Amino acid sequence: MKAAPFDVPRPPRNENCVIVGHAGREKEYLDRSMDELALLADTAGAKVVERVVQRRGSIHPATFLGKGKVEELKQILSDRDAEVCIFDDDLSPAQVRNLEKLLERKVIDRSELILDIFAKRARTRESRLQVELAQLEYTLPRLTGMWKHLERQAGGIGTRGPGETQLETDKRLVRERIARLKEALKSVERERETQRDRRRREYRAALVGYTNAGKSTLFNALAKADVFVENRLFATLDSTTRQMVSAMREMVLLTDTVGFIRKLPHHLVASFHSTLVEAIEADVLLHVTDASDPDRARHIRAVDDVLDKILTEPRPPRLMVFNKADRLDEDAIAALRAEFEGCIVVSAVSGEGVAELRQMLYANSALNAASKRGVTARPEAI
Ligand SMILES: Nc1nc2c(ncn2[C@@H]2O[C@H](COP(=O)(O)OP(=O)(O)OP(=O)(O)O)[C@@H](O)[C@H]2O)c(=O)[nH]1
Ligand SMILES: [Mg+2]
Repeated sequence: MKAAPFDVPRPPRNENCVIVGHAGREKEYLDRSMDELALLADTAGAKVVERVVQRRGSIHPATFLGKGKVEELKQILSDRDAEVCIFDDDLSPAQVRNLEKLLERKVIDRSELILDIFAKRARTRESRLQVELAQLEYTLPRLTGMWKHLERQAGGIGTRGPGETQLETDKRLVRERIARLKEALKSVERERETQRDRRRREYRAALVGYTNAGKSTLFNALAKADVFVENRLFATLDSTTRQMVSAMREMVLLTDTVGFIRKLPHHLVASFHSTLVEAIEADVLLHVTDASDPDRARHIRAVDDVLDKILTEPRPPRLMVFNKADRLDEDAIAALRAEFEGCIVVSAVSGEGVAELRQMLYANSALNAASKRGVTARPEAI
């Protein structure tokens, strides 16, 4: 496929950045949200040199921060020699424009940062198409702010239709590219349909959960596989499936999936929709949570929110799996079991609880096979 006519704006690599937050909406979580943003910035390759937060006041419609804070931020950017500032909340296209003008620096929001990480991590043709689609959908309403950038790129003979302004041409090119990407994605989906039918007959378990919860580590431990694991966000983008077979010949198809995060850009959820739906179209969802994270309750909610958006009825049963138990003491584990009745507590690293989880999956697979045999034995089902 030909390259896009535009470079989607990217956060600069290895450049100093200042991260910016506003306590406007979620005061009590601001610091941890900023920690997460710092990790995202680091994953994207930027160097966080300072944090700026506005703890009081409401969100300014034109500039997000109040006037005083904008001035303070400008001073910090210049003192710390920072090229870019990254906002923890999503900004409107107008806010980005206004801030860039006032600060004379590049302004990026959380969604754009996440999109950039996805773009960097995408390996397969399908995930590349999906990320590019999400980036262009995100970029389209912001094209006015990219005027200079586009002027440079799209001035060739014949690119402009009669009476079109430069901006209209740019928008048209982006829309055309979006349409082509959607078509390409449809054909990839069709290619996979046969494989999907075959898999429908097996017992399928899917690992879902917040990014960095340890899904891939647990996947490797359960399926004795060798999937990429990293202490960074969004190590996994493409789902991977492995067959697990027990000594008794029970079989489980285990799938590892992309991690979720708070405020996941909705364009990303939309363009990853079909892969996600396929990955989690399982007989059981293993919702993996980092039990040692102080924010685990919010992580669980964020994952549930995304699942709510993409799951259709009937939903597969969901099993809560708390990972990184090696970081908890006995009391904390007991409290966890009391809070989440029927949950599984494991450590993918130490191996604690992994054999039990595997056995449980095999037992469910055997039950599933028996009930499927029961169904197909009925005369009307033949
Ligand atoms: N202490 C401890 N660390 C763990 C455990 N499981 C995973 N980790 C670590 O957590 C980090 C993230 O692990 P991954 O398996 O990549 O997490 P993931 O959920 O697949 O992350 P994404 O693919 O980014 O969504 C790695 O540094 C792992 O070594 C565990 O049981 N205990
Ligand atoms: Mg992973």
